[in-house]
Amino acid sequence: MDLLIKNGTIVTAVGSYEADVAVEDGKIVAIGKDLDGDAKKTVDATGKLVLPGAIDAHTHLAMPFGGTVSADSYLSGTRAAVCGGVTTVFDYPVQHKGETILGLINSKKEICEKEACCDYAFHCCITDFNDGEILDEMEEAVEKGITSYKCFLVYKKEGMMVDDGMLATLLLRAKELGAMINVHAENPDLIDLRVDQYLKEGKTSAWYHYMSRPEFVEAEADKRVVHWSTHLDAPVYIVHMADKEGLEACIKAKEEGHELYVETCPQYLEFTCDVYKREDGRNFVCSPPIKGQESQDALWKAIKSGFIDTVATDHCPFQSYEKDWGKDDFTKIPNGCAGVENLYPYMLGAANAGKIPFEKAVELCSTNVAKIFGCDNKGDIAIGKDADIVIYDKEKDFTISVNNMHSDYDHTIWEGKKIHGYPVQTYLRGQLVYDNGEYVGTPGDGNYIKRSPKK
Ligand code: DUC
Ligand code: ZN
Ligand code: ZN
Repeated sequence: MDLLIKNGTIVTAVGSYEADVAVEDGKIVAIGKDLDGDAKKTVDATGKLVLPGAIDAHTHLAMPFGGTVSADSYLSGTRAAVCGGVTTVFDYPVQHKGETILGLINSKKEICEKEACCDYAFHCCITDFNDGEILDEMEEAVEKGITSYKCFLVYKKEGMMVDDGMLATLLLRAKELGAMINVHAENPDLIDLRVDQYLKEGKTSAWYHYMSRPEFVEAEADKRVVHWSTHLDAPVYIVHMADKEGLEACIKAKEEGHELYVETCPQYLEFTCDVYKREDGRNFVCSPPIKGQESQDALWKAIKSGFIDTVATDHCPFQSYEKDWGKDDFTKIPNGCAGVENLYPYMLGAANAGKIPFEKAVELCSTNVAKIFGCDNKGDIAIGKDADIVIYDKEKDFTISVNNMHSDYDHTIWEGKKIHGYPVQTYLRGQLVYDNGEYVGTPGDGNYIKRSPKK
C-alpha cells in the first residue's frame, strides 16, 4: 500500500462518515474502519475532512483573448489549481477557421504533458465548421475523449460566435455522438447596440460593461438555448449562469424533464454588479458580467434546491496593466477574472458557515462534473476511483491575497476575502502535490483525461 489516510471524515456527494482510505498505484483500493497494513506513508487526518479533489469544469489557460493572452499558463494555472484542492481542470481551447479539433487539442496536450500540475481535459470551442469537416471530425474526437464542445453565442466581432443554425447543428450532432454542447449565452446584437450608445454618450467606465450586458441580455440567450435544446431534444450545458430570468427558464425546462445542466461561478455568488462602480471595477470585468442582488439570491436558492448542477470558475485572469487598457473605455478591458485556486475553499467555506451542506459542495465542485462530462475515474471517494484527495481543515482561517496564491497574475478580485476552513493537503492520484501552503508536485504530473461519451 502506498498511502493510508487514517481517522478522517470522508465526505461524498451523498453522505459523510469516519473511515480510513487506502491508496495503491494512484487508486483508492480500500475504505474502512481501522485499516492497517504496511503503508509507505500514513497520514493522520483526525478531525479533518477527506474530500474528492475538485474538478474545475471551466478554465481559460494561456488563452489568446482581448488583445493579449490570459495570465496563467498551463503550468501556473494548474499549480494554482492543486493548491486550492482542484485535481482536474477542463480547459477551453478555441478552434479558429481552418483549424481541426484534434490538431488544436494535440497542440495543447503537448504543452500540458510538460506543464500540467493536475489532470486535464478539454472542451473544444467551435467557431467555424470548415465546410463541414468539423462535424465529421467530431466523431473521431469523441472517440479520443473530447466529448464536449463549446458554442459562444457572443464575440461576434471577434469571429468566435456560433449562430443559431450552427448551434442547432451542433446540438444534434453532439446528441448523435453522445457528446455535450456547452453554451456561453449572451445576445451579441443587443450588446453591440448598447455599447455603441454608451460610447456615443461618453459613458465609458466599467459600470457600462455591466449596463451594456445586463440581466435581460443574458436571459434572452439563455431562453434561446433552452428553446433549441428542448425542441430538438438534445442535452445542453449552460456555462457561467449569472441571471435570474435565464435561470428560471432552465429550472422550468428541468422540471419538465429535459436534460439541461446549469453551471455558475463563485464570482456570481459572492459579488454584485455594484463592484463595477468601484475605482478598481475594471478588475471585475468578465462576461457575462456579475449581476444584481436578485440574481445572486436566485443562484443560491437554485444551488440549495438542486437546480444548479456545477460550480466552476471561468478562470481567465489578466494582469493589472492589461485591465488598465480599459481605464477610460470599458470595451478595451480584457474580459476575465481569477478563480481556480478559490473555487473549492469558497464553496467549502460556504458549507463550513452552514449555508450549504459539505456534501453539496462536493457534489457541485466534483461529483456532478465527473458524471456530466464522463470522467469515470473521478469525482468520488470510492474504491476504484483515482486517489484525488483533499484533506480539509475546518478550523483553519485563511485570508486570500495575491501573495498567497500560486498563479502568475498580479491581482485578484478575491483579495482580502476571509475564509474559515481551508484545504491543507492535495493528493493527485495518490501523490502529495500541495502541502500546507506549498506546491510540492512537479510540473508534468498531470494526465490527460480521456472521457467517455454518453451511452
Ligand atoms: N468570458 C470571460 O470573462 N473570459 C473568457 C471568456 C469569456 O467568455
Ligand atoms: Zn464564456
Ligand atoms: Zn469561459
